[in-house]
Amino acid sequence: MNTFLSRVLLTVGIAVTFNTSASESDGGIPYKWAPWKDPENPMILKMTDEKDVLFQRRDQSMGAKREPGLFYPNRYNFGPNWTAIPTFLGAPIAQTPEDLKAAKVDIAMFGMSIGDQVLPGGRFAAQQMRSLIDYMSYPPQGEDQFIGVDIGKLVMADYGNATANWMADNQVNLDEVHKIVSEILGTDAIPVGIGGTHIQSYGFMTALAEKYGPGEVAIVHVDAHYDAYKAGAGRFVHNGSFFKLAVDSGVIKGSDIYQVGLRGTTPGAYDLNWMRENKLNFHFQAEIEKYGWDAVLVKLLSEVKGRKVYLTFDMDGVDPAYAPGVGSQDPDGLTAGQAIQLVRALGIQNEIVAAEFNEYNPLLDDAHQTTGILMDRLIRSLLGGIQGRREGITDPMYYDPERLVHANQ
Ligand SMILES: [Mn+2]
Repeated sequence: MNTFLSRVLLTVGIAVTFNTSASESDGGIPYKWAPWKDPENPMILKMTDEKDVLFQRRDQSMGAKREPGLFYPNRYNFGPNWTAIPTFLGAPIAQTPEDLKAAKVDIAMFGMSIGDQVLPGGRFAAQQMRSLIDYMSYPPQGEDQFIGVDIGKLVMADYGNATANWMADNQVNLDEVHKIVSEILGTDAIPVGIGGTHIQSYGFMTALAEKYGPGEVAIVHVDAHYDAYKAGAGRFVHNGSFFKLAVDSGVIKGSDIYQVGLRGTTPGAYDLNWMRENKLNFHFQAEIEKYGWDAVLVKLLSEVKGRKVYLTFDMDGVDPAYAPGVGSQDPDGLTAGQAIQLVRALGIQNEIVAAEFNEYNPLLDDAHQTTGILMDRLIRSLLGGIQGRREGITDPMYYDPERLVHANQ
C-alpha cells in the first residue's frame, strides 16, 4: 500500500472509529480523541507496518548497481574520523547479508539508536562512536598492546544501524534488533552491536536462541545492575528487566547468565532470591572487593570455559571515574584496565558468537569523550582477543613477551 493511500485510509479509519467504537473510554481521554488506545480501532498504528514511516526500509534498488561486497566510502587510505565519512573503526560499509558473505566478513558492527535510559542519550551513542575525536580511531589496524595481535587482520564492516525508531516504546525496536542480528548470524560474521540501551539485549537473545537453541550460549553480562527487575513502565521488557522476561519466557536459562560488577541499591531480597532460584551466576562488586579482581576473573573464566559466549557490556559496569557518560551511573565498579582485560580474555578463551556495548550516553560524557574512547578500546580489545584465538593463543592471561621485557633487562 502506498503512503498516500494509507494516509487516506488512516484518516477515514479514524473518522469511522469516531462513530463506531464500541466502548467510549478507559476513563482517561475518550477514544474519539485518542485513536492510539481504542482497542477496537482497526487503524491503530502497528509500529512494524508501513503506516509507520520510522520502520520503512529504503528500497536498495535506488542505489547504484554493484556487486555484493564491501563499499569503501572514503577518498583516502588513512586518517582519523574527522578526515573521513565516519564508520565504526573506519571500517568499510556492508548493506546486505550478501555483502557480508561475499567479503567473508568476520565482524559486522552495527549501531542502535534506541534511547530509553534513566538519563536519556543512548540514542546518540552509535553516531558518536563513529565520530569520536580520537587520533586512534582510524581504519581498523594497530596491534593490541597486551598480546601483540593485529586486529586489522579481521575483516570488519559497518553494517549500518539496526533501529530507526527513536520515539517509540522501545519494545517495538526489538524486532529490528532480532532481524539484523539474525541476518548477521546467518553469515559467518559475528554481530557486534554498538550504542543504544540495554533493552536491545532481548533482541540479541531471541536471535541467538533461534539459531543455537535456548541454553547453548552463555551470556556474560558486565553491569552495575542485575537487569532482572520485574516488568514496569507499561512494558513487558525495558532496559532493566530483559533478563527476567528472557528467563520467564524460556529464551534463555538463568544458569546461562554470568554477571560481573553488580552493586548500588539493587537487587532487593525478593529479586536476589529469584536470581538464586533461577541459578544465575552472579559476581557482585562485593565479591571483587572481598577476594580481589584476579580471583573473580579466574573464577568467571573457568565458569564459562568451553561455551559459546554472547557478551553484553553495559558501560555503567565500569567505575564512573573511567566511564562518566552513562545513563544510570553507580559509584565504584570495574577499572578501565579490568574491563579491558576481561573482554580480551573472553575473546581468547571463548568462541564469541555476538557482542554488544550499550548504555553509553555521549550527552553526559566529558569533553574528551572518555567513556566513548574507553568503549572503542573495549571493542578493540575484544577483537584483539578474537584474533589472538584465531592465531592460536589459548591462555586468556597471555601477554606478548616483547611487551614484558625491554632490551636492557
Ligand atoms: Mn546498568
